[in-house]
Amino acid sequence: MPIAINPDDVLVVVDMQYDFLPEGSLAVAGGDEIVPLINQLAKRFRNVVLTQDWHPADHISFASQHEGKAPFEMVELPYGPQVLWPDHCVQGTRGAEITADLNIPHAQLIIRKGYNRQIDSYSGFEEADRETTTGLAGYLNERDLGRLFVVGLALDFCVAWTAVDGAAAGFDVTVIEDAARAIDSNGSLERALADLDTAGVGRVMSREILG
Ligand code: VGL
Ligand code: ZN
Repeated sequence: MPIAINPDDVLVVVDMQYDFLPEGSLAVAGGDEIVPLINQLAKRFRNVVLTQDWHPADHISFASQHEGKAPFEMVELPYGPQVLWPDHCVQGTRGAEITADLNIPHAQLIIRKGYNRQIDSYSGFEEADRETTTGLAGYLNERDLGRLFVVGLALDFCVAWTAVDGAAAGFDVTVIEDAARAIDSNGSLERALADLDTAGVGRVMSREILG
C-alpha cells in the first residue's frame, strides 16, 4: 500500500546547501544525487519547509576556532560534546546558499539555524543547548499542520536530529531514507538510525510515496 500524503502533511527539506554538496567544504557523498528525488517528492506535498545551516564566520562548531584541533575531532562545550567541522555554511557566502537545482517554488518557510556563535544546531527545532528553540514547532502548530516527512543532508546529523526533535515536539515524523545521505563519521550513521528508532520516527523509501 502506498502512503497517501494528506493536504496538511509537510515535507521538511534539510540543509540542501552548496557546502554539503560535491565541492562544498563539508561535502556529503552523493548529496547531489538526491536533488531530483526531493524535487519529485515536493510535488506531492502542499506544504514544504526548508532548513538552512547559517553560521557566523567564527562559529564554535568550526575546528578553526579551536587551537590545535582538526575537523571531525571532538571538544567538550558547556552544553556537552561537540564534533568540530570544517568552516561551512557561513552567513552570506555561496556555500550557505540552498542549491539552485532544488526546484520547490511553493516552499513556504526557510528556517535558519546555528546562527548563535556559541551554540550549534543540527536540529531544525532546537539548538544544541537543548534550550534555545528555532520557532519551528510554534510555526507548525500555529498552522495546524500534520505529519512531517524529512529528507536532505545529512542523514546522521541534521536530518536525524530534526526528526527526533520533531517527534519529541509531538509530531508524527517519518524520514524518507533514500532522499537523504549521511556523513558517517565515527559510527554516526548507525547511532543516528538507532536514535530514530528509539524516538519512534518512521523510515520509508520514496517509492512508498511516489508509487
Ligand atoms: C550538518 C554538520 C554540521 C548537517 C550541519 O546539515 O547535517 N552537519 N552542520
Ligand atoms: Zn553546521
